[in-house]
Amino acid sequence: MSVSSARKSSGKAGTPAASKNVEASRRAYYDRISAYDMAPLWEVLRDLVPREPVTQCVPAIWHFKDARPLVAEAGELITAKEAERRVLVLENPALRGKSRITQTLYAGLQLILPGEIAPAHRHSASAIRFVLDGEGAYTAVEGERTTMQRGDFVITANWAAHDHGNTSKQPMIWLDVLDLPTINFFEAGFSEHLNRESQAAEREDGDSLSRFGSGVLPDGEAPNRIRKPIINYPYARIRPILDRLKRAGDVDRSHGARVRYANPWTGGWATPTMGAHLSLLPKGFAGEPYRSTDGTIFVCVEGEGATKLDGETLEWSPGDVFVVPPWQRYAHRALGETTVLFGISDRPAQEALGIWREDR
Ligand code: GTQ
Repeated sequence: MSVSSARKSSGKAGTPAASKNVEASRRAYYDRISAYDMAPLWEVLRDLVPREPVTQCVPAIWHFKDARPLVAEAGELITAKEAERRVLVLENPALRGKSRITQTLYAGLQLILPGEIAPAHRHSASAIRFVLDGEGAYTAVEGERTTMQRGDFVITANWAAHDHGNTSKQPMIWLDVLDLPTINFFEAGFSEHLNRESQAAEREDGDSLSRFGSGVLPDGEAPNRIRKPIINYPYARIRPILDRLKRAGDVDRSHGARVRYANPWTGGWATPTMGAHLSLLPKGFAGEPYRSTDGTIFVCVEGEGATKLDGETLEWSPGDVFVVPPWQRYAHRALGETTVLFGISDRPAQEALGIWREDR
C-alpha cells in the first residue's frame, strides 16, 4: 500500500475496525521500509521539530560543603599524574553516565595538591577554569604561566597546549567547563600528550593580560584564530568593575550588575563555544524572571542567594555550582550583603548558529 492510499482509506472509513486495518498496514509498511534503513517522518515530526525547546537536562546543585571533602578524598586515592586530570565530573542527574552537566557542556571539579603536576596535553575541546578554592597554583597555556587565585577565570583555547601545577602550600580546587559534548557531537575531537610534563616558560607570568587587557593592542599583530589573547581574567581586576556598575545604577533587572568576559581582539566572547559573565546582585536584589535557550552553569562566588525555577528553588552559598536547563524560567534573589555569581553557557555557539533566543 502506498502512503497516499493509506491516508485516503483512513479518511474514508471512520470505523474502529477500518482504522485498525490502516494502523496494521502502516505498521507492516514501516517494517518493510525499515529493512532499507528508512523511517516515516510523520511518526516523529513533533519531537524532531518541537514547538519550543524541549530539554532532558534538569536543574541541579552541587553544594561546596559536600563536594569539597569528596574531592579532597580523591587526592588520597590517586595522584594527579596517574589520573592525568584528577576531576570529579558534575553529571546532570537526568544525564548520568554521559559526563555532561548540559547536553553541550562538561563540568568537573579538579583538585591539584601542593607539589603536583597535571601533565601537558592539548585537545580540540576548549576549556575554562573558574577557581573555587586555594591560591597560587598555576596553569600554563602555550608557554605562558598564570598563577591563579579564587574567582579567576582562566581559558585554554582549543588545541592550546596546557598543563597545571601547584607550587603553593595549599590544595587548589577549580571548576572545569569544557565544550566536550559539543565537540564529540560533531565527532571532531583530537587530543595528544606532549612529550614534556610541563611546558617551558616562554613568556612572563601575566604577559597576555598586560598586552591585551589594558585598552591597547600590540601594533601590527594579526589576530590568531586559535591562540586567545588573554588566558586569565583575574577576579581582582574584574570585581571592582562590578562595584562601579552598581554605584552607577547600571543594574539589569534580571542579571544584576553584570560584565561579559570578552576577547579583546574581536570584542566577542572569550571562547567561540562558551561565554561567561560575572554578576553582582546588590543587597535585597530580587531579579525578574528570565529565560534563554542557553542552559547555564552558575557558581556563587560571594554572598548567598536563591534561584527560583518552575517548581523548585535552589539555595546557594560560596563555592556552590548549579545548573539551569535551557529555556527554563529562573529568577535570582540575593540574600547576602553583596552577592556575586559567575555564569557560563554555550551562548556563543548558539549565536554563531543564529538560534539563540531570550525571553524576559
Ligand atoms: O584540565 O585539561 O576536567 O582535558 C577534563 C578534561 C580537565 C584539563 C577536565 C581535560 C581537562
